[in-house]
Amino acid sequence: MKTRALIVAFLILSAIPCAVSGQDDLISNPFDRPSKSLNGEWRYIVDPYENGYFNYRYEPFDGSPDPGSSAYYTNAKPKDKTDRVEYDFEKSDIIRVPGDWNSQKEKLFYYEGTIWYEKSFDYPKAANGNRVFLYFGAVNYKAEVYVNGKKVGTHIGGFTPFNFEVTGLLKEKRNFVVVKADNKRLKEGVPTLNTDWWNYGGITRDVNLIEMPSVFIRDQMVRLDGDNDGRITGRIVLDGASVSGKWVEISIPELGFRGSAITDEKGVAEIRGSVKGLRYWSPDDPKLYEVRFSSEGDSVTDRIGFRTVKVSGDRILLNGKDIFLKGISIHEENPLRGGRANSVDDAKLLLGWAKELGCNFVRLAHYPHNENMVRLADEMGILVWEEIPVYWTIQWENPETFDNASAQLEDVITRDKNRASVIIWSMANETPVSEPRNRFLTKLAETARRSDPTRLISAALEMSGSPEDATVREITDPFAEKVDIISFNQYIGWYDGLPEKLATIKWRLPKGKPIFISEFGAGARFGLHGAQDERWTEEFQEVLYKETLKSISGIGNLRGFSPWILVDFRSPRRHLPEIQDGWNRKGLLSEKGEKKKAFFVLRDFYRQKSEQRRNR
Ligand code: GCB
Repeated sequence: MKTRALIVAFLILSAIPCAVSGQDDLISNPFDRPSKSLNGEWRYIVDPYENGYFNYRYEPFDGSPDPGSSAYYTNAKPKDKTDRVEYDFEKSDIIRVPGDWNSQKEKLFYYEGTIWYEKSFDYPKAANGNRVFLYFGAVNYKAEVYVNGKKVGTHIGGFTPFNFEVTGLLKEKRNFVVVKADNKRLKEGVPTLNTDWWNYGGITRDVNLIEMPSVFIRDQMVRLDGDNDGRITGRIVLDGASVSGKWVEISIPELGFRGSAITDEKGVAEIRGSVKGLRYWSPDDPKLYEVRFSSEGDSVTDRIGFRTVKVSGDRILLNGKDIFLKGISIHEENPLRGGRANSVDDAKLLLGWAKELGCNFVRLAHYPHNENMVRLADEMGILVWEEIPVYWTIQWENPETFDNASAQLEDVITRDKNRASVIIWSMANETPVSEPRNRFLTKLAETARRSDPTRLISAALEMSGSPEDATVREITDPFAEKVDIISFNQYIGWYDGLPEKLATIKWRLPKGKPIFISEFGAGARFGLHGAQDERWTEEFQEVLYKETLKSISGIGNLRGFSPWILVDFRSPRRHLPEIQDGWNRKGLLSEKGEKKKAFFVLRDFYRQKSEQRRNR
């Protein structure tokens, strides 16, 4: 369906329209679908002046009925020797997809702008009546997509998936897809101009052609119904020309569960039922069930865990039991290989380190990570905080910026709503309090609650000092009232004094809600040793961890933390030669995977926490 159906309020978990053109509703489980991968070698052209997109009057070629061969998406070849075509994908250099361009080509390390990607492929005729979708895991930041010389759509936002229907556009031989990927930072963008991470550009995640029957299951969900033991609720959303009055079913063979319903006029059906003998998903027992969603002509399976999560007073309850979140923050980067992480192996590396550290929780900062991360977290029993890149200084009063942020939030919820591991949606990171910002975040939180009332809402806030007492730290941000978990970042001992200052701090934090410290940390270069007060040494970082753990243990309603950060990561803001050299050094591991002293401090703390829990 090209139309992006308006979703009524009760369709809480289905895909919601986002602020892009031509994009079809998101297919929420592309993993279990017949697909042809377009990963691999693509051709590329670096086009800083967007010469292949605009004519010399700066009008886009793709707005013209007759763009001519100068438009790169036409992938033109000279017709004869007199013909002038000033580019040639076939003779251009090769780049790997998925993958950012910065880490693949030295000349593109700092590049920000447009790169054209082209891939040619054959496609055996789609089975009769079947529909074909071109699915991208992510393109940073803006993607214009063309198939066989025809524009199929635009997508904005570097970390969320999107798909376009290309049924009828494909031939059996010599198809070509052209993508204009542009990672220019924009003031009105989400994120905006200023961040503390590398602006990796390109087609950073998998690309697939997915073939679906003419009426197919576009979205599906199943979860426990509130707190009630054994009651489950699910939903199936069909997509196609005729979707109403259709039989659909959810079955969980291992539990002997089967529930069916008939779709309404929008192609949506809610299915409820009860199950016996359910094993709840938890970090101690990450049990997943195979769930099959079926309709008359389609079926899709997924591995899904069942658990409840809620806040009760100042406690976080997982399956009704108190949980302390032993966390760590992670950027989506594989420093060993270089560049953006995207594969299952990358996820194994990062989450493997988190497990070694003793974590039961990860904060996936500062944007939605690739789907392999949350799927593996489900398998490994690691709880997850997911976040959108509403970071520092967004244009709070720009409605398009809001639509962009809210579309990114909706899309990650659509993608990950069946992941038991995901328990927190975070709205923002370290955003400065103001009326417009409060309104923006409040509206975002409402969007998240409407789309997914089953998970907890938070945001990494900032704390403030008290005017009366310099040793007091408190939260005065009014957005704290809107969240389920009050989270804040704090850098006492690094940006604010030296580690010894921590011993003097008095925490005056809100009561009645769980407190979570979403960041603390210090920079240290692996292998650099010295006195505890010498910046950049492992000893400085080690003592900061020790002092912080002591200080925050006094916060009665502290329910977890995720220090900054698992691994050193690339940042264009970090210039100090011989120490940083372009890396943020707050990792507990170096970019080569070497463990710094603070790694063991945190690991021991988490071990003790687990011991205390066992002995209770
Ligand atoms: C922060 C930010 C994080 C930075 C970190 C730092 O508060 O949330 O993105 O990388 O501090 O290292 O300064």
